[in-house]
Amino acid sequence: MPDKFTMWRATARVLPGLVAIGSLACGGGGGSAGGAAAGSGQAAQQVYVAPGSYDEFYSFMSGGFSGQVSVYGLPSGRMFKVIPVFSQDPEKGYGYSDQTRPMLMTSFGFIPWDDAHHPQLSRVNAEPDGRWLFINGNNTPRIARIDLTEMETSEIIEIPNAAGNHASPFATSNNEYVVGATRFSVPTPQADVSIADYKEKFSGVLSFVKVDSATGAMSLAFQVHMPGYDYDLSRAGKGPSKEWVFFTSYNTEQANTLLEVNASQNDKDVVAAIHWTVAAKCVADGKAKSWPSRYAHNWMDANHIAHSEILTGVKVLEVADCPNVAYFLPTPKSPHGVDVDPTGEFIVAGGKLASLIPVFGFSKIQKAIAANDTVGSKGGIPVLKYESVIAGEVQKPGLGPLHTEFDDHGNAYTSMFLSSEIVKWSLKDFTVLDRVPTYYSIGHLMVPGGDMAHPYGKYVVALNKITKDRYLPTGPELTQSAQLFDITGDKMKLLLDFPTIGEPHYAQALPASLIKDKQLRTYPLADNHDPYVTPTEKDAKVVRQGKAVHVYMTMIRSHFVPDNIEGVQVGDTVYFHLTNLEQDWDVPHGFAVTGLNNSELLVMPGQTRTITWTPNRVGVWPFYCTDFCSALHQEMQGYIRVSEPGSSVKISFNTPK
Ligand code: RUQ
Ligand code: CUA
Repeated sequence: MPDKFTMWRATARVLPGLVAIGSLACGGGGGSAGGAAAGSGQAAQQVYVAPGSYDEFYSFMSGGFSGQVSVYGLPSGRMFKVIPVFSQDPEKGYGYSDQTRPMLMTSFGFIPWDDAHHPQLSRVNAEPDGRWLFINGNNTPRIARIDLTEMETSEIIEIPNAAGNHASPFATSNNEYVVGATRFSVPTPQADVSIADYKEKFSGVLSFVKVDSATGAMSLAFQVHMPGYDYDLSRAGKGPSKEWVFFTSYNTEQANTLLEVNASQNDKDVVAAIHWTVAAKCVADGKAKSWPSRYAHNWMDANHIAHSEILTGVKVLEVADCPNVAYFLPTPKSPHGVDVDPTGEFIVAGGKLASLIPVFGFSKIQKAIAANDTVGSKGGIPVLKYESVIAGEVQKPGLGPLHTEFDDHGNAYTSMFLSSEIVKWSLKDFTVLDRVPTYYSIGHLMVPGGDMAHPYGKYVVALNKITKDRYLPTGPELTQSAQLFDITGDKMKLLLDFPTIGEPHYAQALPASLIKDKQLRTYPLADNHDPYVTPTEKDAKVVRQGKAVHVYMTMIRSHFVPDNIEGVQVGDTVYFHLTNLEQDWDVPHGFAVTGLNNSELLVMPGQTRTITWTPNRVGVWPFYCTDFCSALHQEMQGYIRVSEPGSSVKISFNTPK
């Protein structure tokens, strides 16, 4: 019997999709090579959103290694905003201004970047409620929450004891929990041990982060301690399976070198099925142990000022101490995605090296558990018999099934990485109904509401890893891209390619009508209690405190108060506290001063933001508004004079008479 690796190599040799990618890569011909939308005129009409009218869906796309989230409209594919989450953003001053820097604190210190993979909409009864969007930080394990009325990051919680928070932050039906998992098993808790002791000393945790149903505030409820595999992706159940969360796991071989070969030996790896209500009960009954873990918790307060605290201690549940909490479902060939259909009955796994798609039946899983229908156990966790829990297999779907989303007509759509296509199949009889090529190497895919109880359907978006030959070339790095397909008919139809920022790992979409009218327009100035607010121009001032100079400055079309400032010296730290006095929608003002060795600032109406500057040269330096705000935007400027250390020039500033 060939092992997974030889199979993969054999596959790669014969695989038309891969060969095509290779040859297209060196092709270098002009124009689009194949995969053009059939009936381009009609496709264009379907994605055309006339100037001044709105898209039907908001789509939140992960920025991948940009660490951010970007907001797109569908079907147009137009980008509206980049929401900074895990990475500093000098365009907005996020992670640079004093009020936002604490958002990026971790137990490792200030971290200016992460890798964000999976946007996840908050939900009620497995329907989007339009309140929050969660996303994972993969590298330094974290989960962020974005408020969908302002589209800003409100909270970030670090996940201790995990390494690589990839299977995250998938939400249960009412956001009881958003989950995370260890992608890389590690010494848990961390310790200085030999890597050769992997099998004895390395393990993983699955994390359950509680979400307050009123405020969205996140807290780390507990972790479940698991054998040292790689936990890759997860999804919570819904309907009958709503008390369960499913995690895929590859590397049941527990290899710790050359995983490409060594973690591809077993014919089957596993999906871990965790009964989270049972876990929560065991924790409530005092069966969990307290580990002295340290992790950061960061949040924006009502004044839009970020705070960071280090929390200690987490409850960790050993599977042996909580009967019936965990089961393994044998799953072919290095599973990646795991997805739950709208009814909650079917659990679909994607085996990266598998030649079929296994579909587990939740009712069958329950029967197998009741009948103790197992084939032994792994790490103390019962392994249920494959034949007893499998509801069906999708035969010959293509190569390299990864992820599955669902429509509103009982169909499933699976992304095939190796054969670079989307395969549509029926949840009734698990037969393939249609397939369509993607350009190229699709990772996730997304149907609006495609992981909810009632998908909106209409489109499937392919989130591709490679775009060779699809766009004008831009040197060695080419754009990442999404492709929009119409799924209203029997056959999927390609409508549109559109570039994305960073890597569009995953996306989620909801009808624009759910949140469009709830968008915040300004921050009320009267509610601004920032300690450095300048509520009116009369309050503007410059105050020296030792080597610190605090500039309390206002911005309104089209001037700063004060504008001219003198008395600053080389060696001072200057704190510009800027308050935007506007109370009008869409009138941010910006701020920059020559040599500002930090970032610009973009201040929203009614908000206060602080940027620090350490001038290192004598001179008179201009500052100006960076956001074109009015006809007299260019007039929105001023000067700050910087003198030698110890100079006799006293602090003075100019305000309107
Ligand atoms: S995954 S590599 Cu979501 Cu398919 Cu991150
Ligand atoms: Cu204010 Cu430009």
